[in-house]
Amino acid sequence: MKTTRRQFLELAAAAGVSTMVPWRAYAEAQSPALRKFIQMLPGLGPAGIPVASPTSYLGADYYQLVAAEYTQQLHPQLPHPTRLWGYADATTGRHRHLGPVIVAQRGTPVRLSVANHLPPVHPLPVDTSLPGAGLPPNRIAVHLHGGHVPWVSDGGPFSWFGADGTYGPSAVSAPDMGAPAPGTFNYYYPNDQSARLMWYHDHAIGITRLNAYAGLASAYVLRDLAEATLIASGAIPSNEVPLVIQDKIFKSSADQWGQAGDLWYPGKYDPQDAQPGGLPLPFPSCVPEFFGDTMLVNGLVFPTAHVEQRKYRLRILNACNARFCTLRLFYAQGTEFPGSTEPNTRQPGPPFVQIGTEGGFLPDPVLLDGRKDATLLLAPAERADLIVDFSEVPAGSILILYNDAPAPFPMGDPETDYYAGAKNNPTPSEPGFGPNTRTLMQIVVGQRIGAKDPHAPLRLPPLDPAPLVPPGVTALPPGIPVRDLTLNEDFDQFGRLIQRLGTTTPLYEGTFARNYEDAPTETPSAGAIEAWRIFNLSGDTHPIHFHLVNVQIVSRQAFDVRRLRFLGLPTPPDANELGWKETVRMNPGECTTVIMKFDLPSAPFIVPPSPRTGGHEYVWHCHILEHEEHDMMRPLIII
Ligand SMILES: [Cu+2]
Repeated sequence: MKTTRRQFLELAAAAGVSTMVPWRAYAEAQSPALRKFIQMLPGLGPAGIPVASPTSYLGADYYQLVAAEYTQQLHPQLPHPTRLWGYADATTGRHRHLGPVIVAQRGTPVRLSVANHLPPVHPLPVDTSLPGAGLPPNRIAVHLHGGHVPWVSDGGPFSWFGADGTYGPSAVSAPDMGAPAPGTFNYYYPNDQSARLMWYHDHAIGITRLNAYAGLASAYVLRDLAEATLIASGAIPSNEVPLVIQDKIFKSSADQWGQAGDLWYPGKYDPQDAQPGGLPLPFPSCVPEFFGDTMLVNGLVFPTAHVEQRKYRLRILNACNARFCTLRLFYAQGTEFPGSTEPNTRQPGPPFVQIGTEGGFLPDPVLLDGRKDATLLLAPAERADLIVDFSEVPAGSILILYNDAPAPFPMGDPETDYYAGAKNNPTPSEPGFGPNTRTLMQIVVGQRIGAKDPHAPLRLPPLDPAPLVPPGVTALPPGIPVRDLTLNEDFDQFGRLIQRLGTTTPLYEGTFARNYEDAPTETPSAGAIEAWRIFNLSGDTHPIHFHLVNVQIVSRQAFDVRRLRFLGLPTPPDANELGWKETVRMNPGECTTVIMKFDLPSAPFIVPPSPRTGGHEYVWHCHILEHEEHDMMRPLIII
């Protein structure tokens, strides 16, 4: 596997656009062996992940949140409750991992006041060699991921605010909510989009990967009439279960950042992965990617869910820092505990019918039965809205939600792949116990209680808004302006791997890459339609996330990285990518073409220009958080 990746990169290196050393896993820490599936999957509500409750203010649903440190037992066998950073509804002050969820209605704006009560010491190793060195380590910025919001409320990297009353250079609190008290910030979300699952998470400069990993992330569900009609007719099940997937590592013993049971995050850059001749490696240092050894669903380690023999709607978010997931259901090897804790990969469970992505409903449902070309692949930040029919599953059956995506994607390293009997991992786990990155959760199917599901044909509403190109057509309409952009990988001054976005005009010798803080180059006019052809010159698939806009994927096309020339014909996106997207997988050696319209949202106040950049300041970036932060992000300035 590694050889293939190296070969690709040698090819890229020969082209003079990228060089790198083979990637190696950071297997310094191992979570304790935690027994799988002995705690219940948290649902939404008082017994699980809290749902925030609004008051009314200035014509909006008004939420007051605090960001603070707290502890929570994430698995009964962890020696201590885990120290987390997270949001809580200020009216209750109740912190639960991944709470509180916000449920919004289309057409009813949301206003958010967030108070930063985080302590000045970060629970994870902070690399001060990244942009943001010297800033308060408890700086935060709340980004509504997927939201069509005015730039002042986008919570971008430079819009951070500290607990001590300091603010980033682009921090402009919602102008009609009064001056924020020191350590607080106000956001305005119009909710002018169709129904979809979004999420809000931290985005502060230089520390996003650590803040999100420490727990500053939650779901934001937007509802609308079209969705309500589908549910009322029975076309979409009313049994709705959100599944937020994360991979983490728990400390087995204390270190300078915490005690056993706390979250572990690497602080050391492996010198074997550094290009010789660089400056001495800093400590703590960022790492190329973080891969955990233990899976969490809805904030708890290896949970169990109980379902009845009927249809369910599963709404999945990959909230991992860097890990991709290919998700399938398998029957467990037996129904007798503990033999039921490992999957029988020759006995597939019920298929998924995918009905939506980040941008709402797909044009048509897509059957994903787990076979080749019909698997659910989710990169970090991608979402899938699924219907799973358990009605034909024998009562008493146990199913395992299974992932075997290579990490990093697509070439993989066996040392990041944890499962019982793993042959190429030096630390294989025991059946029934973690570390394990393949078995996410267990689903126990019980008899249906009560009436049968209503029977209604599954017809999805037309794309909302209307598509810019007919879904599946790989040709751009004539006259659309095209930008050519690049995804690059080389080394920083310490010899560390660095991923960066760029244009096709070199700014630095030997690379097309540009730093986040270099002058903006993507500066579309408000209302403009553009196509972006994004050439991936690196060895990884990057989930590229666009703030402000949803995009349609027009095509993917292989190109010769030596000569930067297309090979073969463009291919349309996968069937489950035919709707609106805001996080798009861009594969190595491929040019991914997306099309979007840079409409600015309306606001009940005059939106001032960014004091830092002079326009409507957004970003586009890779959502592998370690890439985003070093330094795979560029300004997106609407003028
Ligand atoms: Cu990336």
